[in-house]
Amino acid sequence: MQMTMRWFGPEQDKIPLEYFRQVPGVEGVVGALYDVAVGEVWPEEKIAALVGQAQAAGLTMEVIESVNIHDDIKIGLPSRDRYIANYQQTIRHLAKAGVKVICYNFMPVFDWMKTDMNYVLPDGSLTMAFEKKGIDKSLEEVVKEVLENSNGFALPGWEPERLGKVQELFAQYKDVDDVKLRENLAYFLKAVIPVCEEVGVKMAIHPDDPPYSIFGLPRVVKNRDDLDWICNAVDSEANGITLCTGSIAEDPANDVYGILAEFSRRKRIHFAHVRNIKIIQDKDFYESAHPTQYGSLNMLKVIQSLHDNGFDGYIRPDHGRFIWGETGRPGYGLYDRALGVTYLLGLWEAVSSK
Ligand SMILES: [Mn+2]
Repeated sequence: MQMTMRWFGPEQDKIPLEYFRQVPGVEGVVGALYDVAVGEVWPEEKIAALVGQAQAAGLTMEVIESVNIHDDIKIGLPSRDRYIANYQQTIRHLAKAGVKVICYNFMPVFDWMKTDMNYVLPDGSLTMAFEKKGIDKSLEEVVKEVLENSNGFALPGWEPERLGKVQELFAQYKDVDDVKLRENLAYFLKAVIPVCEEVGVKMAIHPDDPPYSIFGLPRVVKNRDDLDWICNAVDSEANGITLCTGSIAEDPANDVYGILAEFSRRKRIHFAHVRNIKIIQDKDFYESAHPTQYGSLNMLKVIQSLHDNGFDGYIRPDHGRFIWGETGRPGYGLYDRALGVTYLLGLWEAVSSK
């Protein structure tokens, strides 16, 4: 197991690398290039510079989050082959720089959805929340609210230029249902997994956030059966999962601990996002502090399910609240995530020294 934290790079993250290094137990940062258009090849020299910066600070960068997938691949347009060839090339370049795992998602249009980026908790801390009433409005309104509440930070997967044309994007997906989206995912995996095997990189798909359809969009990474289908679509260890406990738990019907246990045993969880969420009612929730008592997940059971089933991948706390007056990119302040690291490592130590 290797503990990591997400870092948005020197231009976009105001937290210096040495601060991550000073969090006890953190060995690496998870990064990405944000100045390459989705679908284009990530240049070798840019990757080397990014990874080199982390290494110079005494940290690894063996996980990339994310290399996003061009909409044409998800829609299944003829132009997808060019974008897939680019993706294969990016995988080769990342492998050369020592990257081991690539996190990605296969969600149409939006990478994730929250309806409140500054939800105030009783202790005065700020977090992100999702309430169904928040999406009972026009698409444009929903997009505008997310973009306006990002505290001035660019949000990966929420590129204003792309989402400025949200209606056009939706129109492009009008013939893509779950069956079609699944076919397009399989087509993509069949093309990239052999390259991953050749160069020693593992793909790790992130569950849909939330893990059910919103705005009528198709969804194919929602639950245990979807993950099983994906693992079988190309039966290779290189075809794996980023198991995000928060996203999976956003559908209360999902057995989070069972999923963690099964796919750890099957050696398909290469990267774990570990956060707690608090269900408010039905599927409305907010992202709580990490400890069990603040959310709806039993975090000891989460860590135990990973540990006891042989999980040996990368792990990171997921989003954190804003506490102690900190401001910044929603979900990615330093303080609360650092508390999350310490807590998760404490649980790991306890379950591994039994
Ligand atoms: Mn996640």
